[in-house]
Amino acid sequence: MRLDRRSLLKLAGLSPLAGCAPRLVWAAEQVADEKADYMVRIGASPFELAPGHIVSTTLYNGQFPGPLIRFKEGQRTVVDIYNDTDVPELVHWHGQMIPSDVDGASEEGTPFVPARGMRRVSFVPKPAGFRFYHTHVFAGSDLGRGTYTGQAGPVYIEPRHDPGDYDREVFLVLKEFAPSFSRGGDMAMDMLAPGKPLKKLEEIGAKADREAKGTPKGYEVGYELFSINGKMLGAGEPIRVKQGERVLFHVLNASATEIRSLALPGHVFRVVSLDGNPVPTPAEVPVLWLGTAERVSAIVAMNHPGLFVLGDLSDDDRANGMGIVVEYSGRKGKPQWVKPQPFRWDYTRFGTAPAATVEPDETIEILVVKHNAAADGFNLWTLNGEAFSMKTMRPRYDVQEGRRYRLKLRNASDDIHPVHLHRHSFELKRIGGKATAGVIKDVIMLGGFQEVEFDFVADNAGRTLFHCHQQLHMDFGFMALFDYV
Ligand SMILES: [Cu+2]
Repeated sequence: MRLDRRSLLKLAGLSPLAGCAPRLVWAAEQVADEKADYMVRIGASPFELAPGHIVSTTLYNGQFPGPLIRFKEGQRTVVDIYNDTDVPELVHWHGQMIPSDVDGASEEGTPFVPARGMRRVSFVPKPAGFRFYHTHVFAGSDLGRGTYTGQAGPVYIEPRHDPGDYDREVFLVLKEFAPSFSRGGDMAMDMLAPGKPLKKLEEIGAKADREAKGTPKGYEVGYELFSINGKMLGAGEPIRVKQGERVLFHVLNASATEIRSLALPGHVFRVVSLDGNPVPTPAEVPVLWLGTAERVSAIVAMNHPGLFVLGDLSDDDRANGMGIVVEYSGRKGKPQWVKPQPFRWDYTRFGTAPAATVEPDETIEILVVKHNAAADGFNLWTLNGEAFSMKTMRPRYDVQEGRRYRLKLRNASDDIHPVHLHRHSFELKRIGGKATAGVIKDVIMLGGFQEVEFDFVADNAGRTLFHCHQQLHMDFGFMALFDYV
């Protein structure tokens, strides 16, 4: 579909959501004349992860990852989104502070990109840093929809000034393909520090289990094929480096459901940004851990010549593709993998000691409970007793512009939840019982039977979605709306 004058007028005349900041409205003639800065084309396509491993999925511009989009901070951009599939789609601009009608979540009021149609969006990209774009549709039991597909790509918003203590950048997108359902097989991963399970939360979880007595565990998703930048380990070009080079890796976990890890034998990662935001205390770590949708930017000093596998700690996942070869110039042979020492991921090591505390205006406490197989065989998730419903648009929490809110999340399940707040970033305050400051994120992993507290300022009016980024969890209840009143 081409944008004709009528649909343009319709677009321009969309009534703003209640409480929305003044939005960009432009004349139809202007739009028609204006050339889009970027084009995203959504389409079904076969995709080769390695010789003999071809999947059928949905991609952006026929490739995976979707093309790297480099925006300029504060400079208005126009993106034309074409949907060549038979189902409505949504492109979410993850990690950006943009209006609800372009953010890319129907729960916030963003219009769908119609099947076999197109939609033009325009916004002012911000803030600077490593963001990404991905589909935000409901998948439910359809493993051919939502983030199970290949609809994801990196976004880098160029800062006005880049101090850049590195020689070059490499973007890495971690992604599984060929999903299938299984029962049980929980990811009980012992990789988060600090914090121990809280007794009180274990009791609540145990009570929910008793109430679901006799029901087997709900479905989980597993994958057959694993990739970095769309290639299984060994199938793509290696990352070619020179001794003495400092490479800034921008790592994105574009998984629908999985937590990922990454290690490079003989090297350490100097973490400089989390979710695209510079950390107050850059620190060296041997292993990166990323929940679904998290990003880590880390500098690696290439000072250990050889051939190595930059890969996931899981032997199975690495054997099935989750890795990429790092090759020093002039080196030949078999890439080496060495299992790193056990390492716990601790967000607070990148933070600062909490100084004089800024007290929030209000604290919103949310208790997360899992109800085994309560939704047609899928686990149902409730927030303060309510599973999200598109009918009622609840749970919903009212916020007021300019106020500072503390979100206290209490996880009465054994799963790790990478929780995500749209259109805002938050400052980590306390995790696993440890206080911290200065770590700014938009996704954070909440450990099993643990608590996390973070603050956000209501400074971007418009409906705002909050959810677990694990597609199975968000589709089955783990979602809420913040509404500006
Ligand atoms: Cu979750």
